Formats: sequence, C-alpha cells, structure tokens
Amino acid sequence: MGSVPLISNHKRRYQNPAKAQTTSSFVPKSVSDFDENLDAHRSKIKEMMLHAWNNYKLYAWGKNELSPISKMSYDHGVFGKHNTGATIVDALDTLYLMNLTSEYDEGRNWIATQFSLDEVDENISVFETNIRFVGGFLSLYALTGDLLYKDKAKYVADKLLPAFNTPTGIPYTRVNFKTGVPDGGSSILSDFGTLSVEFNYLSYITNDSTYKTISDRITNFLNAKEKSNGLYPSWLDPQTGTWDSKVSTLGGLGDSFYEYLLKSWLQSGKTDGKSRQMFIDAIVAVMKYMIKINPDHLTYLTSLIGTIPDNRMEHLACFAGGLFALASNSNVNINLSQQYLNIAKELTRTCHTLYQLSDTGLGPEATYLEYSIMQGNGSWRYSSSVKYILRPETVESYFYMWRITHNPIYRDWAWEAVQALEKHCRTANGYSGIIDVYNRNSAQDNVQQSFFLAETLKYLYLLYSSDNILSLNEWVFNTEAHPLPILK
Ligand code: DMJ
Repeated sequence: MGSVPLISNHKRRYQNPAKAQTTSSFVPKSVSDFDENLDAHRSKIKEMMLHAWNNYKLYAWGKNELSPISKMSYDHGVFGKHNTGATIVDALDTLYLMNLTSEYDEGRNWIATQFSLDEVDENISVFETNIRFVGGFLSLYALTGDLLYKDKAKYVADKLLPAFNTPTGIPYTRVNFKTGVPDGGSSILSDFGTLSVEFNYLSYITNDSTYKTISDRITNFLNAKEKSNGLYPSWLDPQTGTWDSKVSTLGGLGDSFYEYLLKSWLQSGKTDGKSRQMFIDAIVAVMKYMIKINPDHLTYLTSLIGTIPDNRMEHLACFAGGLFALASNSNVNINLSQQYLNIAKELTRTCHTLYQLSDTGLGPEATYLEYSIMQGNGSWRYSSSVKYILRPETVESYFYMWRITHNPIYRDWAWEAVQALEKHCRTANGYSGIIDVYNRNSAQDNVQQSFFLAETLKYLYLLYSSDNILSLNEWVFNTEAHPLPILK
C-alpha cells in the first residue's frame, strides 16, 4: 500500500516554513476577529510547535522528552532514560502536517540513523510503545509512503510480541526490549484494549497476519467474557483471564478501549461487525451507569465501583465528547445518533466549563462533580488533582465537535486554550505543565510531554484547517492522534 493523500479533493498547498515563524507576541484575541484569516491561527500554532520542537532539539535531542526549565532531557517519563527519541517519533507527523519540512527532515534522519530499542534494558509499557511508536511510524508511512517507517513500525511491534505470550492472549503490561522478557501482574483494560487500530493496519501493509491475529484474539476474548451489567472492569489477570477489579471508568484505565471499538469498526470501512456491536453494547452500559448530571446541569462521566459512582471525572475522560460526536457522525447506531450528539455537546461543554472556572483557563487533572461546582464560596474547587500536564483531551473534543457541527464556538474555545497555554505553560525553552490550575501564578512541572506535540498542537492546528485535511471520512486518529487510513 502506498501513501494516502493528506488532503482530499483539494490541491495540496505548500507553504514556506519560514513564514510560520511569527513572533510569540502575536495571539489573535478571538476567532471571530479573524474569520477571514485562519492562516493567522495556524501560523500561531505552528510557531508554538517550532518553539516546542526547537528547544527539544537544543536540549534533549534523541532523548525522550524535554525539561524546559532545567534545559535538559526529562528521563522519568514512560520511556525512561534511554535515547529512544519519543518526542521525535511522536511529533513527526505533526511537523509533516504543518509543512515544517526542514524539521521533519531532521527527525526522519535521526530515525533512519539512530533509532533503536535494542539496548533498552528496562520494562517499558506495551500500550505507550504501541500508541506513540508503532502508531507514529504507521501514520508516517501512511502519509508519506516512505518504507523506512513501515520497517520501523514492524521492528517496534515485534519488540512487543513477547508480552502476548500468555494463556489468554491478553498481554502483560510491560516488556524489556533488550531481553525480550515481559513483566507485570494484572493487565489494564485500556492497555490491552488499545492495539487493534495499529495492529490491523500493520498486518494490512506487511501482508503478515501476525498482528491482526493477536488483536482479534483479544477482541474475541473480551467479547466472550462475562460482564456484570454490561460494564468492563479495569483490571484482568492475563494468566487466568479473571477480572481483577470492580472499577469501571472512561478515565485512564478504560478510556481508549471504548475509543478503539468504534475506531476499529470505522477503520474496517464499517465491516467489522463485532467491534461495532461491542461498542454499541458498551456504550449502553456507559449511558446507563456512568453519565450523570450535576446540580449545575453539567453532564459528566463518573467512574464506578461496581455500579456505585465515585462522581470523579478525569481530564482523560474529556476525550469522550469527541468519541460520542464521532459515533453520532458515523451512524454506528442510527437510532441513537441524536442522543450521542447531545451527550457529546454536553460533555464537551462540561470540560470547557472546567477550563473556564479555573484561574488559568486550563482544566484540572480530575474533579468531583456530584455537587455544584459553580455556586457558593469557592465551592467549585472540588478538584481531586489540580495539575494540568499539557493533555489534549479537551481540545480533541473541540476538534471533533468542530468537524461535526461547524459551530464556531469550538474554535473560540480552542483559542481560549491557546491563550491559556501561552500564558501559563510557555517557558523560554519550550512548554511545561503547571501544578495548580487554580493559581494564576502556578509553578510549572518542568515537563514537555511528547503528546503535547503529537496531539494537543495537532488538534489545535486542525481546528483552524479545512475539513478536507485528514478528513474523518478517510482517516481514523489513533489514541495518540496519529492518523491511519480507513481501509476500504
Ligand atoms: C496520550 O498518550 C493518549 O491520548 C492516551 O490515550 C491517554 N494519555 C495521553 C494524553 O493525555
């Protein structure tokens, strides 16, 4: 399979990357001021991308992530201290999308000459490696047709294979790339449920069914597994195949499992009936037990212990506005399309409200929403974790809501996020998370997460781009925002 055009129905426009390097002081106030000039918005976001990339290059090139305040590499993230260039691999399709050609070439050259996992003598997450490295390389292959990336995607996926050697086919959570020895006790739903989109495409382009067979085995296992009230618990023993918890969530332990049921069906050209039915059934349970409305009329997603809600919603669960919007748009269950869209609108509005109610314009990591967060004396401060670590989920939902409704409010909300990022997360040497969204002078956490370049900036850029660029009719985004083609 060759490359897939980034832009459908339109002639590709190449821009001089130098033109993108506007000064950081230029931030349009609101979209409505610039209706005629979306270029200005895209240019600003490109400039943010260059600021993140250039500082990573200067202080942490080849390492995984940047500590922008210390001006050195950040070695305590999910990929540890080895020089595996997580930021390069994660960021490269965003650079390509933005036509930042010289930066793209630098990254490609590093991958061609330096990238290796052979000496990584550490237990590394199967999930994170799949979504960022396998997904990143596959996306680059799909966009460019460059065989280098197909080889690298296969090389990385093969490093993961020992993790799947269990009686159930459910993988261990981690694997040591140097020794090939897997590691981990209970496995996490969102880890082993977030492989299909990448593994299906890898089998498709390599003509090697290994990866799809592995992924299908997991889907079949989960389909056959008993579920109490239709809910999927978060932990499972990969040796015995028994559920290890009663917690169900669309937060970090469950999120992308639900996402991949829908996206597997979409990726298959709507032929994968099993994933479709599993999605429909899972969402029935989500709608029945997890969707709540608080006294401020804010719709939220609670996690559950059994069927008991804890009324806590994570920032990670803010992706669900986009998920429901995509479900509505794709007619996965035509009878519920309108209801899905209503939920999408309301969840996205809640996540925007959480951003709006903070002192920084950025949303907290997790919030209790059972009681009013708007009334009373500061009683809106119900956050159970007040940090913001450059996560994409809220702008991801703005992106899907914009594409699907064309309501300009989502562009306005996204621009509020850009302004807040510039004010609170920009440092002289890259971007950083902050430790307290309710403190306008919050300290920064000194980490530029690779997903900021892969996801947050990509969704923001796409919000001000034509719908024909990475059209939802032709692409599915993996959970790290790496686009993969729909296979027709
Ligand atoms: C990303 O790596 C992915 O979006 C993942 O699905 C969840 N966590 C981060 C971003 O917050």
